[in-house]
Amino acid sequence: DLGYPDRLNCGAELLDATIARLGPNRPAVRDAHGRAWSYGELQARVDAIAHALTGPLGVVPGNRVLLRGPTTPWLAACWLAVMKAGAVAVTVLAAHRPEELATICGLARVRHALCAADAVSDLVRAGVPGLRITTFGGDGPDDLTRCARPGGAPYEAVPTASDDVALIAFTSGTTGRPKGCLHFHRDVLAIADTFSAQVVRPRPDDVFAGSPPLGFTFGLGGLVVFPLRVGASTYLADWNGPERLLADVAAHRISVLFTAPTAYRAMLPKLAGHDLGSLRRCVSAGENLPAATWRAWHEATGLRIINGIGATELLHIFLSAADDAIRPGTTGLPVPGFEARVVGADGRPVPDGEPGLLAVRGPTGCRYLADPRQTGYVRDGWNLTGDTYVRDRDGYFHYVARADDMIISAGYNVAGPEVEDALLRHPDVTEAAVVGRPDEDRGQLVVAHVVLRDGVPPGPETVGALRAFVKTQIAPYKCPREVVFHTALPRTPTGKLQRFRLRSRELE
Ligand code: 3SK
Repeated sequence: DLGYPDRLNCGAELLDATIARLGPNRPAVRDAHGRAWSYGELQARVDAIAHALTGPLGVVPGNRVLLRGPTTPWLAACWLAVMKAGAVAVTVLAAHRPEELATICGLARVRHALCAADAVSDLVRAGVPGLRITTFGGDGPDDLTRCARPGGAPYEAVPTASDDVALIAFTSGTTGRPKGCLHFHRDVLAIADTFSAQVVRPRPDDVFAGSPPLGFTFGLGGLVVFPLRVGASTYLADWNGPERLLADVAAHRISVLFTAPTAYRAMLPKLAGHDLGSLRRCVSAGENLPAATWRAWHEATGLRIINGIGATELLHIFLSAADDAIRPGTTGLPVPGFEARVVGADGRPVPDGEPGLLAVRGPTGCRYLADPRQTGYVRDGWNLTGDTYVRDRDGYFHYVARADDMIISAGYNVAGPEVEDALLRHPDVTEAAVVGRPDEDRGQLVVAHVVLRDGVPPGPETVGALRAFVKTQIAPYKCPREVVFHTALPRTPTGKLQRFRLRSRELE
């Protein structure tokens, strides 16, 4: 129990309460176009948007408001305004296409949308019946940001209940079917008061930045909720490649970075000439962080990546570790406030050292928006994340695979991520995904899909070199029988590897 009062509005807590504590003049948000707002300036815009929402736009508490746009201070301001107005934010990604937007709007019964002017065409094309779209960040006379200039009356936040729904976050997981996860006002604060406060431990002088978009709760938490909760500032920009992120770290004196293993790997060969002296916290989630990537980053920068696993269903990260508690190659320990265990198919805990399904419970999850699959994900209050894990004798959780990433070849269990980790230790490999291909003799064959470093020839010699290398790293029965080269691997809009796409290609 995190001790929140019955009446709680997370937008007011993040903004108004922080200002009441630390004053309005601290830097709050900035962007790549030189926009820089203090907390007071952010509040003035948020309040003007909230007035517009509940005035001319006719939004009432509990209405669902779709938010869509690139990562900008205006998108963050719209989200905070929706919170203060007691409405429910339905966050989507700029990458969602019209058909996906139509599905999400239908499932969440969305009637209002705040959409960045440069992202509106796909939403219009989605053709959602009765949807009222208001644009922001553009030049048009009706644009929300034109009527949200600072200087108007303050907006008193709607006194929502702590368990009123604040957010519907959609996840397609790695399988492609969207599910809406409901989160309360208290959940939004809980992720700041658990993972952020106890593991990241931010300070008011921190500057946050990162690659996950605000439509992914990893980004919403890391780039909006966590900094505002402590009065820190945040640099909001879309992911634009490893060089851009490294340049931004130096230019904006970023101290807390949120990104995914793929981005850490992509930045590694580009570090030279970039000043990372301001960085003190690097957080990685969204996918398993192989020990090889952790060590390479540590060797190159001296920084210890905080690895974590989160889920849209639980809003943010629930297993992690910081500082001396970090053990490379593990995901860490339950974040204080969460409990985790490894269970068998019957839901009962398996002994330490044995693989099973990861089960988690804590303050933030999980309630799906009317979805019959809820019965499979939540069992007896425990959230089954679909990951296979082993817990060691010290209580650390070791990722093995997504439950369906196990390959069974000639009676041996081969965890795809373990083979990927071995491949990623090879200096010519930048990305790897390992899946099973049906095979009459062996049941399944281990097949590696690999992206090579620029300039490395994708020929049989490279295949031979990679296979020989893997056999020096892990038991030879785990070595891929075949290596397929790609220029990029299939990923979800939030960057997760879609092994199911590679697996279905193996069935063709
Ligand atoms: O690991 C993830 O996929 C995740 C999902 C939601 C929020 C946070 C994280 C890290």
